[in-house]
Amino acid sequence: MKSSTAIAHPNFALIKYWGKSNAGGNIPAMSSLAVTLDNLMSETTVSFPKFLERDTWILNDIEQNSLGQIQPPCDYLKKISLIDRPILIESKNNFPTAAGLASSASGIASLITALDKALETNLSNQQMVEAAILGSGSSARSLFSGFVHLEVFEDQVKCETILEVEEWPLNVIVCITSTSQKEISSRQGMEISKMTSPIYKDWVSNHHEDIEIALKAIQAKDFYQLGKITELNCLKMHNVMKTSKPSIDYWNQVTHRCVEKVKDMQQKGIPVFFTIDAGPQVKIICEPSVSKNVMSLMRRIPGVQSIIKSSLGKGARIIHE
Ligand code: 2P0
Repeated sequence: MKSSTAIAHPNFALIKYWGKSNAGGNIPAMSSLAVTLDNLMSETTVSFPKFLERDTWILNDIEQNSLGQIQPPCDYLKKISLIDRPILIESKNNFPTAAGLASSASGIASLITALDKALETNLSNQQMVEAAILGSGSSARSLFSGFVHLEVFEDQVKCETILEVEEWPLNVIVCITSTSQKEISSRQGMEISKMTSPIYKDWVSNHHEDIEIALKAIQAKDFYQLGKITELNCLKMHNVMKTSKPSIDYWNQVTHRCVEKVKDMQQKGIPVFFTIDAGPQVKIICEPSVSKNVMSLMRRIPGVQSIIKSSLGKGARIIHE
């Protein structure tokens, strides 16, 4: 038992997860495909100070009232380690938290990686995936580098890198249109959609086709096909959200403007496509050769607050022990 620090990066899904299985344990109802970034980052240190009376979580320098969604993965690791000392968890994100930038994915992936080292549990990849999912369905993807497939089959989950960064080094340009925290968390939104959207069942049953098309496009490094299926899948997910009751709409006016600009660039032959998650930020995937041009065009859109450029990156890892 020792202090340990890990980092992890957010991942953005090209083929999305929106809805949970009935199996419990926070298992997603569908597979997903994502890219892990390298520029945005969560860093988590776990330690065991003598004075600590209970597990304590400090996020971006603010002590949280409880461990909330990180409690189940912590319990999973503590149980295996047979150690029951209170843990101090200090996490920081170098980007806006709970604003549709996957901070919970990178936060939880870094937490589990740090805990595994500190508690000397030596978890297998599969156990790391299971622990991560208990905290957040998308966080298992941040354990891995490059293009990542989180496969759900009969409520069994498997997660792995399917293509390394060097094999297809794309860029992601993130357009920040608001840094406010979202009013409806992904977890609440998914539950509302599952219970009320008339197209939710179709979304789940047809999802596999999107995964298959995207897997083929990634293997062939076919930018055009990957872009087409990514945008379609993203719009399908936002339709599920919008047709929920109450209707869930994470987009703002600037989000719409950014999407129009991406369409305009595509018409001009610029290799770009977009995706949008549970928040108003627009993520543009592009070939590195055009990223400078894309950034300068997006910067000029009224209401775009800032732009972050990232390459694809590595999975979660220890930086101090
Ligand atoms: C995704 N999202 O695949 C989808 C697209 C947001 C939109 O996974 O309830 O924070 O903690 O498992 O993982 C965000 O949901 O939700 C998410 P929980 P999570 O990236």
